[in-house]
Amino acid sequence: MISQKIVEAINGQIKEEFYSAYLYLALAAHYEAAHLKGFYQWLMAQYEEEMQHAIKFYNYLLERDGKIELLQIDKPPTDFPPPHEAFKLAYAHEKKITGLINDLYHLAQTEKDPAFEQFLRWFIEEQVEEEEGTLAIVGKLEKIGKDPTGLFMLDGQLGQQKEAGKSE
Ligand code: OFO
Repeated sequence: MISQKIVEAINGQIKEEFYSAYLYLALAAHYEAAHLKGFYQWLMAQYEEEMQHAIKFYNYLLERDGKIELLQIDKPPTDFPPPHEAFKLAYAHEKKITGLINDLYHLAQTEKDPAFEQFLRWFIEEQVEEEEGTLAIVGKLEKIGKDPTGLFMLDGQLGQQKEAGKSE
């Protein structure tokens, strides 16, 4: 038995995960337009991960016999700062998502739903990786600044990371 509050919260989180996918897709286009193919690959892989996160919540709600209600996905930005700055949006977004996952965990506790708590543990760990991965890139970009050589070197590294199946 799943509470109505949790059903609504999961439907809200499905929307947030799809928005995350949208944001990464928009960022991928921004970096591709700047001829940074490694960033593009990294961001497209992240887009696919976010779609999987949405479907994980979706399938979980179905398993718990909750009603799926797909909500309208917000529009991501269309104008981004230059490449050495735009990645900050990804890190800020991941921090926001961590807060939402923590809120869900708190809700699972107040609604006395240990199964949902257990389900959320995977996302809690995943958010640590999501923040770490995006912050590492923001940190490198801050050091590189507007230096095009550094930017293209990092671009090459990010492309290789995604080819090797790493998340950072
Ligand atoms: Fe779904 O973890 Fe990023 O946003």
